Amino acid sequence: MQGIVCAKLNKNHGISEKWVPQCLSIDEQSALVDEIRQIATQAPLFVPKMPNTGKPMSIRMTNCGPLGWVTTKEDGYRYQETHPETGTPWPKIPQSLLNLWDKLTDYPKPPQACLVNFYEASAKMGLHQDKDEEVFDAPALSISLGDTCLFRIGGENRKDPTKSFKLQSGDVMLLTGKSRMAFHGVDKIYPGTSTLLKQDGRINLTLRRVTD
Ligand SMILES: O=C(O)CCC(=O)C(=O)O
Repeated sequence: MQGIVCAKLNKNHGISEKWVPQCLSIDEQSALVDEIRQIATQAPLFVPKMPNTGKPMSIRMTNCGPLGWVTTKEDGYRYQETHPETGTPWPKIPQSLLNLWDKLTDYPKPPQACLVNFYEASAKMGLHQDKDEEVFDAPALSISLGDTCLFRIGGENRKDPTKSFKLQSGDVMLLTGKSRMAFHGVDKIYPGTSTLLKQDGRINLTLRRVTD
């Protein structure tokens, strides 16, 4: 699993995001799911809550890396070094993901955060910008595992036109350049479209640089 051998085959949709379909082989995806299971044993999945209202999001999440993205009713969106419920530091980012970052990005420093999102069949994620980081010159690299989803991306303004496409297990998406600040979200999961996970659903991993 040290050597994800993803070719740099990019499909661009005009907003400068880079989509690398089937970047990870089935074996690489399975090995990664095993590593994510271990991470979730150490840092259990939790239900993120919207700032102020405390409304639960439909996904569950955890993190690995020196920093993890969390959100709570009281303190809102932020990065922190520890799990919000157990108070322990996040597990390390798997070496295979650090290698993938090196392979697909030209960024000279490693990612500091790997957000692990688990979508059940009915879960979705509204259009949003990733803007809780201190630096935006590094790409955000995300990996899809499990069921196919309908991914939507627009521009830097919420009302910009959007495009939708289906991300499958093993696909990688890079939000880089202008698309780093593009609004994006997940409108739908297509249950039963992958046998990678033991149950219906989708895992998304997002690697980000947070500080300079
Ligand atoms: O699940 C995805 O593909 C996107 C996840 C995402 O946008 C996020 O976690 O900020």
